[in-house]
Amino acid sequence: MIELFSANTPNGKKISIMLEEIGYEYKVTKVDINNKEQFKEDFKKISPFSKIPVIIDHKNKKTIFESGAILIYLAELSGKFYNEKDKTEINQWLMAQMGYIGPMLGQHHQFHHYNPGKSKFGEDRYFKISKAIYNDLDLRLSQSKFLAGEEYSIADIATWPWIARHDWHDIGLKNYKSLTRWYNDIAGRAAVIKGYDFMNKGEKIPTP
Ligand SMILES: N[C@@H](CCC(=O)N[C@@H](CS)C(=O)NCC(=O)O)C(=O)O
Repeated sequence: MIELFSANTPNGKKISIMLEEIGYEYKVTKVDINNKEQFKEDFKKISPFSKIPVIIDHKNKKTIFESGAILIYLAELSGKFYNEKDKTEINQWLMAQMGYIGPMLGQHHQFHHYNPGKSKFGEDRYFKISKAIYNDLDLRLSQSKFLAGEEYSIADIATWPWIARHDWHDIGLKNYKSLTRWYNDIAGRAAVIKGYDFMNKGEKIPTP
């Protein structure tokens, strides 16, 4: 059994979607990051930077933090969504999500969605970068069915929950034809619908 320590955020949803995709039994332990539960001493023991998500694989007695590392762990354990032949390609797109797409869209959320009017520089900077990310993903997906090639992979699972916040981005997802095609394809997967609502709030995936 996998225990998932998480909150209802894009990084949190990556892992519930993956667990649904591989059909593993899991239990969610909520970490209320708005009430600073991530800073509790017990949680810091399993998450050195006090961030969700974290998993404990109780069967194999392993604790893993960092969503990209968790996705790789679960992919290798299940033998799914991390094809040997595409590994280098998947790694590139997964690292791009972890090091660029997620952090930049995350800043866009901070300046544009949560704190508008506080910093024109921050708002403009991350709006511009987020638009560039939409453009770059759209270009890639006009050439390739999924991010790392013809098969759905952990790179898509890592990136999709961030684009699922498109209504916060105000960029107009529907104007990006290939990104929308990819987004809708993934949004229609039963595991994604279930993993998206892993907090069981009846949450629906936002349409473009
Ligand atoms: N690189 C980390 C980022 C994790 C992350 O930023 N988690 C956020 C929620 S999406 C968090 O725990 N925030 C609480 C805080 O920063 O205090 C990963 O991908 O796992």
